Amino acid sequence: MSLVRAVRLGKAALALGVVTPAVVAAPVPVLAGNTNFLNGGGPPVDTIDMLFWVFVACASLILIGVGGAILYAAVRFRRRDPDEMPRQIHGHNRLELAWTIGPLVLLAALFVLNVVNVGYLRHGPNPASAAARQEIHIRVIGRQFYWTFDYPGGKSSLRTLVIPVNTPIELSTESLDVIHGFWVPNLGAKIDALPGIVNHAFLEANRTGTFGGQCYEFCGLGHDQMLITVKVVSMSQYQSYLQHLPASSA
Ligand SMILES: [Cu+2]
Repeated sequence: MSLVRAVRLGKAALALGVVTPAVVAAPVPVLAGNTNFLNGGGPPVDTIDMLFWVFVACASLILIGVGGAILYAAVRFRRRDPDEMPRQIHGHNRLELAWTIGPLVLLAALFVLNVVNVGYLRHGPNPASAAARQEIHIRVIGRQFYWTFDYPGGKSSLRTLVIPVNTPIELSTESLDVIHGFWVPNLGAKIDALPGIVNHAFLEANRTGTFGGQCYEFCGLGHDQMLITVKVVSMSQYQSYLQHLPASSA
């Protein structure tokens, strides 16, 4: 190691020693609620979980099938004698058709399952259904480094989103500066908040409680503080919460 490099490393270590206690002492924002998407808090995340498990099951079957076939072939057809010449096989039509058509059918089925459910995750319940008629529209605005939520009636909240239970929430997301990402893993919504473009997502909770989320797009030095708290309450609690909120300023 050259002397110059050793001095530089020493300086860096010294700097870390000075900076680290200050960083550790700074208040660290903490997620307010559960963020495990496998512990579903509503119909959208149940749909995501269903897709997740179907894909995991298919991938596991393929892993076991292909891995098992490789292991079987390696053991069953291993070289037993240095002079041995294995049986030479030139093609097998039925086998080749099976391993071409089988994956095609499986991929087509997974594709259709995905497309059908992504439509629901993006747009919520069928517009003709009773559930869609009680839908509430909430505008989500991201900016460095916090979220605001505009409710119907011109009311607005900061960092914490309050929604009624068992009610579809149509979200429109936008940003006032750089790209942010709105995500509450336990309730299913994950959507970009882009400057100049309005995006849409759908969120619904089937139990009351507090759910955590965060900005998932690195947006600057305060990115880690762009946390989201979603409080799911009864419809009457939601309405009384709205009454006490200040008017929107965005
Ligand atoms: Cu961010």
